[in-house]
Amino acid sequence: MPANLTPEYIAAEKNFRMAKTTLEKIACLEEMLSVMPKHKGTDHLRADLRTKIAKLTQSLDKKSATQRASMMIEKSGAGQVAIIGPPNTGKSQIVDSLTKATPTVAAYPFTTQAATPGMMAFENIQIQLIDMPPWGEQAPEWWLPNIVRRADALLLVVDLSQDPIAQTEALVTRLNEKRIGIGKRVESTEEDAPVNFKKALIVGNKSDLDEGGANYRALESRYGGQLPVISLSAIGQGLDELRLKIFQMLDIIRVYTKTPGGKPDMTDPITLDNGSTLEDAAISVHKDFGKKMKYARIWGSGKFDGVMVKRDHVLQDGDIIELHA
Ligand SMILES: Nc1nc2c(ncn2[C@@H]2O[C@H](COP(=O)(O)OP(=O)(O)OP(=O)(O)O)[C@@H](O)[C@H]2O)c(=O)[nH]1
Ligand SMILES: [Mg+2]
Repeated sequence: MPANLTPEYIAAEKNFRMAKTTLEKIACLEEMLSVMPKHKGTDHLRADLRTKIAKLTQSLDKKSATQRASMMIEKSGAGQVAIIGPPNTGKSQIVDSLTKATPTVAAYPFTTQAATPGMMAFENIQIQLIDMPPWGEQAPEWWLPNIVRRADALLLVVDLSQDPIAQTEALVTRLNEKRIGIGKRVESTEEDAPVNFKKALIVGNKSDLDEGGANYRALESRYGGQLPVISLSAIGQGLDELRLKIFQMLDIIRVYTKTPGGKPDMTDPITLDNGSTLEDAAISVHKDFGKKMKYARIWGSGKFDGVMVKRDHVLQDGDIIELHA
């Protein structure tokens, strides 16, 4: 057993020992994996946990297997964004308005019971949104924090016709209880401090019911220094701004490839984390290419079009590259 396991890991392991159902056991094992420090000394243990998860997953009956499927939504597109918030704030309406998915939208709370993905188009890329069951005062579906941990970013959706600050505070507290922090990573020696930090955007929804915008202004002044905040009416006002803000939150760049003498396909970019290098782009084209590539030519952020750059060159959104092995 590696010596330097964290208190978070030890807590998750304790939950695992107390878990009753197979699904709960799987969730605890996944939590152990997600909070385990990543280094050589834990490789063996990680593999061990993965084997256990696979074995337990195979042993599930049909109903539990369906629930298990709901807790693992395969990533698709340029980023995965989980939409969370208290009941009835309009999470499903956002997915309905931004994607082709058609989740049930209803005037009563606790409408959504499963996680439902949909793809949102932004310019020439697709971003995956996941409509989630509510997470407010009550304990969430037990698998919900797992999806949140795995997502690339979060939308925190609150209702501007109610007290949006109280809703946001409650939600952030719930997240922190699961060791999920939002915004910039904060280092802490507290035993139960967050270990997973997520990019997040606060969405004040139902702006049409926020008379004079007073609730939105209060929300913005309370959280605006920490996180991006936007005002939305998911039934028709501010949707384009929301698309843009989701793209910006993901902090990704789009890079296009071309062959010598050819033209780039501007409709089909590679997406990479902001700050990625030419080598990262080559690896994403093909794993072996990272090593094989000798140099590349670049159009866009280079001073001269077609200039030669090395593998550690940092790429910008919109760059066109021609890779040479
Ligand atoms: N006026 C107004 N109503 C909205 C807006 N967005 C959603 N609603 C309404 O709010 C109610 C709840 O919407 P849902 O999308 O089902 O909310 P939810 O957050 O998914 O609810 P749960 O799944 O129960 O957590 C529905 O009656 C919607 O029509 C909005 O921007 N303005
Ligand atoms: Mg819903």
